[in-house]
Amino acid sequence: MSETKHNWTKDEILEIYNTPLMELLYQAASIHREHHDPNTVQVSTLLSIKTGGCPEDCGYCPQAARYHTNVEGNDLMTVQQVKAQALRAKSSGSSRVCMGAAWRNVKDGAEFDQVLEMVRTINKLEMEVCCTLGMITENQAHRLAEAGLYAYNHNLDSSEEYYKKVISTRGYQDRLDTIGNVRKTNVTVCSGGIIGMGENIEDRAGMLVALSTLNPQPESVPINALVAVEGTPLEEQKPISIWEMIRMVATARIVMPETQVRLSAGRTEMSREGQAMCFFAGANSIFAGDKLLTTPNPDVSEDMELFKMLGLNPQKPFIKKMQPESVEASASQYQALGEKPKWTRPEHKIERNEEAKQKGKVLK
Ligand code: SAM
Ligand code: DTB
Ligand code: SF4
Repeated sequence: MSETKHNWTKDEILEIYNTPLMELLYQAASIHREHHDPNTVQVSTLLSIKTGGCPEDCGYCPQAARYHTNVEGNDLMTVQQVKAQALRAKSSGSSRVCMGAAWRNVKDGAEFDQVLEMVRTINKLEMEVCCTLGMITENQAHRLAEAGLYAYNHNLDSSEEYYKKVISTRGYQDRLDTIGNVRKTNVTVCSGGIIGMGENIEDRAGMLVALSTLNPQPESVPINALVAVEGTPLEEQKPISIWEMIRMVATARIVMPETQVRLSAGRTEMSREGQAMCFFAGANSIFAGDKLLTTPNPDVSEDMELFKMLGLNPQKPFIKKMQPESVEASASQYQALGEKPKWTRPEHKIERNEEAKQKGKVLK
């Protein structure tokens, strides 16, 4: 079995990415088989528990308050609403619920307490629980772990160099620090990024260097194709070709052999044949459900048909790691600290973000 290597260089990764396709597929599929059952795909359901109105300026994101998009904002969902959605997801074959909040970072208080209760509730349904809530402190990571969180999603999104051209309200190191805080607990790390934002292949390789040199490597890596949403600074980006997605998935599989590589946003633009090639190249996870956070995703019935056609089986929960225990709030060892961490605000100028913001102001 191939060893996990933690010192990948950009040149090595570029060489893999640019390998002739048949050879690349063969290498990736071989490594995939050594480490995973090639007929099993993990299925996660996304749930936007708090939508829109986000103070950040991520150039790809329809939930950033400063851009004029058609996203309708919502307050935090109730625990009962979340439980009902989780049960629906479970009955449609999903083993994980990933709750997303349009927050820059978590603030201690009633809303975070409510999220902790959501984590306890879903964990008790015997489903893996993931959260993506923005930046978190070490104490907040411990509180999530204690509630029974299985995974925390926090994407690096691109290379460090290209990140500066997409987001000005936080720095790459903030993302790495949050991942570091999650790593101080038993919660698994889910971190990946987006392709198709105008970055070049070197940036894609740079992102894979940043992810694969983490030790341990992330347990799951979502590869999103940009969903270009009207009103965002990246609204005019052309869709990537399926070949780029296949190469990205295959390269991720080779450099992170144990990781679950997730085919994430952008599947509505991919043919069944294209998705099948991604599974062959080592993708072994998807986001299912007719909505991602705010944008469309293939229907569950279409995905089930595809699984049937390809002979794929949904992965059962807690196969890769034991189910965590949920400690009740009353028995918690960690209290809210009310910290006000100094996450950075580089606030450099990104021309296309400024333009989208101005356009939003005129339309409002
Ligand atoms: N606010 C939190 C954060 O940014 O970490 C969590 C939610 S945020 C929507 C989670 C991830 O969704 C982002 O890091 C990005 O990778 C992905 N995402 C957002 N908008 C997207 C888009 N239009 N296309 C593809 N992926 C997108
Ligand atoms: C991830 O990497 N992709 C998901 C999840 N993690 C949170 C989100 C995709 C969002 C796509 C745009 C939207 O639906 O708002
Ligand atoms: Fe906010 Fe997350 Fe969207 Fe950035 S990606 S604007 S932090 S919801």
